[in-house]
Amino acid sequence: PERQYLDLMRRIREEGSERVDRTGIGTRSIFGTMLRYDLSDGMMPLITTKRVYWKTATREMLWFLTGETNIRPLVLQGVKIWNEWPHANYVRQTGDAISLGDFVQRIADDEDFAARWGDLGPVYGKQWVDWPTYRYRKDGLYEKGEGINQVAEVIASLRANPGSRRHIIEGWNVAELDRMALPPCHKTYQFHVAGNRLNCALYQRSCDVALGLPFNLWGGALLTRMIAQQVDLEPGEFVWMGGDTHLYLNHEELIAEQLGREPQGLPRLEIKRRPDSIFGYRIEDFEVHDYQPHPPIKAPVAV
Ligand code: THF
Repeated sequence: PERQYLDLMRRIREEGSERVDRTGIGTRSIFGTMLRYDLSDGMMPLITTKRVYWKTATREMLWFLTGETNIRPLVLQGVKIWNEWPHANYVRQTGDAISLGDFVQRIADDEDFAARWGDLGPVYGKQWVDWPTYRYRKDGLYEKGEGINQVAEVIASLRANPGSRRHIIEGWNVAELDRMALPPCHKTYQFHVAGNRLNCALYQRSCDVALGLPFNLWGGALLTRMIAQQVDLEPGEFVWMGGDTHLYLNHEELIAEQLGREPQGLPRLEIKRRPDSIFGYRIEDFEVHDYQPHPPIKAPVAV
């Protein structure tokens, strides 16, 4: 299964067209891609040709499910993957040339500072569990309605109407994009029941294949497994679809090293407990077996 990922990397490297992107770093990119993973028997799309910090990716997914959009809870767990964006925003807005490390320390130590500068805006978590609604009044004005918990609604619809073609969790709230630190990359999740199996398709509009995709594959498959457990279905297939699928030009060393490595076995995920709700999972509930990856490969993230 990992061949698909490595082949995608190879293909982008050989056939991708060079593009100047938002970050100014430059990418090689192809448009319109697909990967498919069988999730039966605990199998997960966990990359073995470098160590992937699946616990970090799991903490990120659990953080999405809390509806939280501030990086502070992640920082307090030692999760660093969202730090660059609030830091860049702070430096840009205040002109204070504080280092990333000092900024993150301040987020951890100072709750008020974190509330002011640690928030990413209405990103994934907010849209997933509290999508804003508006109620129109007789006078033609409108007021805030109750937020929609898309995750809870999908669980309810999977139970009540498994054959539906509308089991969707959407992150792309057009009206709020301008307040997000970063518009959602993994923007649409669709679930599909086939017999006793739960399939999931994820559409990702923009994908950093070397750094982000291993996290995004893990996250999508994890969400599928958790939802399957909650609605008493077996995990089926995870289909990942990419729009602009790219390799950053400054990741070449990582890519060359990784493409020279052989995949190592089939890692499996065990969920050790069945919480009463999709919102009740904890990091201790997850254990990975048969994961003997190659060493990690460091690479800079484009902000
Ligand atoms: N922006 C860019 N340019 N790439 C991305 O992958 C990305 N994301 C999220 C939002 N914007 C993005 C952030 N997710 C890492 C992993 C996931 C990220 C951001 C960074 C990362 O640095 N991983 C390293 C180290 C992990 C660690 O130290 O814990 C790695 O080796 O995997 C994709 O959704």
